[in-house]
This record gives sequence, structure tokens and C-alpha cells, in this order.
Amino acid sequence: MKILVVDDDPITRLALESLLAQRGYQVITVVDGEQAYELLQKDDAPRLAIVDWMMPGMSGVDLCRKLREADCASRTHVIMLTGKRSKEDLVTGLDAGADDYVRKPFDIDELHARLRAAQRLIGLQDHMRIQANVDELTGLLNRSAIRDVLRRELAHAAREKTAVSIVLGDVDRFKQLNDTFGHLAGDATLRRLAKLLGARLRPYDLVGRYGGEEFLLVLPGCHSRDAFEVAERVRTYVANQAIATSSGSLKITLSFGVATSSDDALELEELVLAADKALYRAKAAGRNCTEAAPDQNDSGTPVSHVTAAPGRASTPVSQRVASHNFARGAGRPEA
Ligand code: GH3
Ligand code: MG
Ligand code: MG
Repeated sequence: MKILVVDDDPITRLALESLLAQRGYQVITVVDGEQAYELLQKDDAPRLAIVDWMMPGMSGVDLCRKLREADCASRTHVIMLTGKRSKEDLVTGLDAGADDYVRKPFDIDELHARLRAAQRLIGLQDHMRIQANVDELTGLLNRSAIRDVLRRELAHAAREKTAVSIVLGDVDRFKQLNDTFGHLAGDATLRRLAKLLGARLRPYDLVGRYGGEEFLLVLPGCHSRDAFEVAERVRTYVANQAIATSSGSLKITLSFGVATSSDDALELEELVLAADKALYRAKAAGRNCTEAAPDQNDSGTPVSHVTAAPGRASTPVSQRVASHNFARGAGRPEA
């Protein structure tokens, strides 16, 4: 495990580096609080830090406070290592955001035991974080986690002037499947579906379970026409799979609604609403098909795509667009 040692004293740094390396840690050393703070902002920052209190510039206590403010403290377990011995100092250090406190001169066996305890805590925190983000039945990201992903991707897309598309999918007539084959078969279907949905996506696309039998695909950097094709690819792939359950082999279909945010970045709620409206139209059009939210083409005219299910007559695109209430000029559904 990686560990950061922050100390202005070269002898302590060297001693810690050698003793910790002997115990299997990958040690990174820095000489002051500023360097430590910068390093701990990074995504791959060490999760453990041993921090000296007294350092020129940003002290260990200041570093702890700053980490807490920046919300990095929840990611980094900080052990304050200091010559300060009074109870008041200990209280100050812990209140500043340190997780533990070891007095100099330190005993390496005690320090190692504290590091082992810290690793158990980190393991538990990670486990809880995963549990909080994962849907229990399907193992996909849950609603709040996929919304967080989307929020991040929208912010990134706005900065980079690129697009994010989303695809909202809903299993067709799922209640009927439950009623006919039972809830267990329904659950097994959702679990299998979770795997199938990811099978036709790029590695950086993400899928979450948005509700009972609703799924949200987040496609970073994907423009509307491509997103429509992705949705169609996923739709036909799922429709052609036989899903094994204890009640036998089943087939299911989904309806999809696609929406895209581009330069004039839509807010998350607007985007999801646009996809939801498109999905609603896909259901109304007979299910097992994809509808896209209207988009601005070069002439400023809203365009819509539709794919009919095999063997089903499709309502003309123009008629569908006309039947839906879109904000003129903005190319977005009215909120
Ligand atoms: P539509 O094509 O209009 O979407 O019809 P539908 O039957 O899929 O839609 P409806 O909203 O009427 O029913 C959704 C069903 O999904 C009802 C609910 O019991 C079922 N469902 C939701 N979550 C779960 C789950 O975790 N497991 C199982 N087995 N069923 C679920
Ligand atoms: Mg449904
Ligand atoms: Mg539904």
C-alpha cells in the first residue's frame, strides 16, 4: 500500500522511509504541507499519510484542516507524528482532522499496528462506498450513482465543448412477465439484462439502474445520431437474446429514449426529462423501439429519429414531432 510521509526533518524522513519500506509499504516522501496537499488532491493519491506537526509553511495541523475543507480528508487517513506531548496538543491535532496521533520518538511496531488498523478502516470505507453506489440486485450503479456520473460528465462536456448523450431504457410489459413467470424470474431477467446492456457499449460508457425496470446509459462524447445508433444496437441485441430463468427461457424487449447535451449544455434534469419524454413516445409508438429527443440541425429545424419494431407500421416522423410539444427554436422539450 502507498503511504505518504510528510516531514521537514531529513533524518525522520529517511528512517520512516526505510522502516516502512521494510514492512512492505510503497513510501512517498515530501518535505512540507504544501507539497503534501498538492499530492493528496490527485486521483491516485496515497490513502495513508504520516504527517509531522511542525513544518515551515503549512504545518501538519493546517494541512489536516485544509484536507478536511477540500473533502480529501475522507479519502486520506492521516496519522499525526509529533514531538508535542500535551493532551491539549493531541486534542488540537485530532480536532483539526487527523485520524490518529503518534508521539515522537515513535516505536515502529506501534506505528505499524496503527497503520494496520488504518488499513482495516480504509477497507471498510471502500466497501461502504461501493455498497452505497451499487444496485443490490443487478450490481450496476444505482440511481444516485449514475446521476452523479452524469452530472460529472455534463460538467466535463461543458468545459470541453463536447456532447454527452443519455439513453433511458424501460423493459416492455415487465409487469406481465412478473405476473406470468413470477418475481424470481423477473429478478433473474433484470440481472441478466444488466449484463446484456453493457455488452454492446464502449468501455467508457456507463450503465445504471434508474428505477425498477428502467436503466440509464451515459455515453460521454457521443453526439445524438451516434447515441441513437448505440441505443438501437443495444435494443436489437437484447431483443435477440434468450434469457434463462428458473421458469424457462424468456425473451424481452426494451423501449429507449435518447437525449443529447451539446454546447448549450442542458442541465441534468432537463436532459433526463428529454430522454423520458422520448421514451414515453417510444412506448406510445408500440414499444421495442427507440425515440430521440428533438435535436437542432443546421437549419434549426427539430429532427427526430424513429425505428419501428419489426413488422410494425411506423408513424411518420413529422407526425410524431408535431404531436409533441417542443419549445420552438430551442430544440428542447418544454419543461
Ligand atoms: P411498459 O411496457 O409500459 O413499461 O409496461 P411495464 O409492465 O413494464 O410497466 P409497469 O410500470 O406497469 O410495471 C413495471 C413492473 O416492474 C412492475 C414492478 O413490479 C416491476 N418491477 C420493478 N422492480 C422490480 C424488481 O426489482 N424485480 C421484479 N421482479 N420486478 C420489478
Ligand atoms: Mg416497463
Ligand atoms: Mg417503468
